[in-house]
Amino acid sequence: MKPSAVRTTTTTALAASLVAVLALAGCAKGEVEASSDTATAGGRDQVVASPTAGSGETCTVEEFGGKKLDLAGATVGFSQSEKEANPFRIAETASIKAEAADRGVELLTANAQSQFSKQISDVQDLITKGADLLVIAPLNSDGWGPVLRSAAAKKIPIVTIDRKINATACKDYVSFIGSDFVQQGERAADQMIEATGGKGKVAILLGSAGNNVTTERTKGFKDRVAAKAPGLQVVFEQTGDFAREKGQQVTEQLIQSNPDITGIYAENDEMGLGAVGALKGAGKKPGDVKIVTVDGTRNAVQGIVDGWISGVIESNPRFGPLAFATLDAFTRGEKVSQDIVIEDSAYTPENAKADLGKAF
Ligand code: GZL
Repeated sequence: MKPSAVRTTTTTALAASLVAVLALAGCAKGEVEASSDTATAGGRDQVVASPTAGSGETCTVEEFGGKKLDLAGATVGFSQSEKEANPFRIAETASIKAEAADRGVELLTANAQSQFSKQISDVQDLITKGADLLVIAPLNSDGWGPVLRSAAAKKIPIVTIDRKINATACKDYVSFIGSDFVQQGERAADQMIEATGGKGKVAILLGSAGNNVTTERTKGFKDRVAAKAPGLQVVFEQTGDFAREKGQQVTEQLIQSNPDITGIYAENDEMGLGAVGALKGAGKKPGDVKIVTVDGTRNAVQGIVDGWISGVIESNPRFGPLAFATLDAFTRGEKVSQDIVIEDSAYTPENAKADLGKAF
């Protein structure tokens, strides 16, 4: 999903998004302040929507073919994709559960343990158990057709968070809420160029295959490096499956085959921390190889403080307030954006120590 510099968003959709943001900032629902910078009002603890980066397309319960309902009395099903070993997933699930509890919403949850076939059956089970609405953190972008048809048959609104699914907004699902992953790759490239002076050989620890996050973080990074630092060459790309252990194994191979590697771009913190383990095992010192990662986990930001990691681009997983604010606005009959792109921060050697408490 290419970010747009500015996209028009209809007033009511913008209001819905701003209501979502204000809900995060603790403002009363409906009291949408005039200020144009409201969109940045949300605290760092929560996802802050960026209404201007939305697609501009909106969806209403009538267009979707669903029915208005009071979210507080509804049952929401939440399908999590990966096992809760990665702090990103732990924080994401905790955020959904906390918001459901705050709103008095009955929440059914399922975790696919990183197996796509299980996620499909999990969602089917949530539908069978009577979920009125679904929040899905998809493992893969493709393969959702059959279960989306089951949900559509019962007119169950779906909000996807985190990764995108290849399906039709306002028909198969209502809204996507997530980061701009191309931009994350571009910002990681900027940090890598800064750390290496734009010269040398860089390796990419790719995320898992089959989802837009890996594709877009890779595209953003490579295009930016090619455009801004021709002296920096991508000489190695291999997946570490977003996992620390595999990230360490791949990096051990990398430093055998490329002992003069200058930098490593890890497409998530867990792989980046695996790379740190491999470098330590090889007798390297902090800063010998410049590492840039994406997520914003506590251990990775501590890695910046300790000198092992040069930069972390945040990918904020705390979708709970915004996901439920979007469902709430939708079920009350308001327009919601089909694409709600959140804003992510970044950690550098200059702010890591002071901002460590904001990591997850
Ligand atoms: C990003 C999310 C990615 C995280 C990884 O939104 O899909 O999946 O960056 C996780 O940590 O595995």
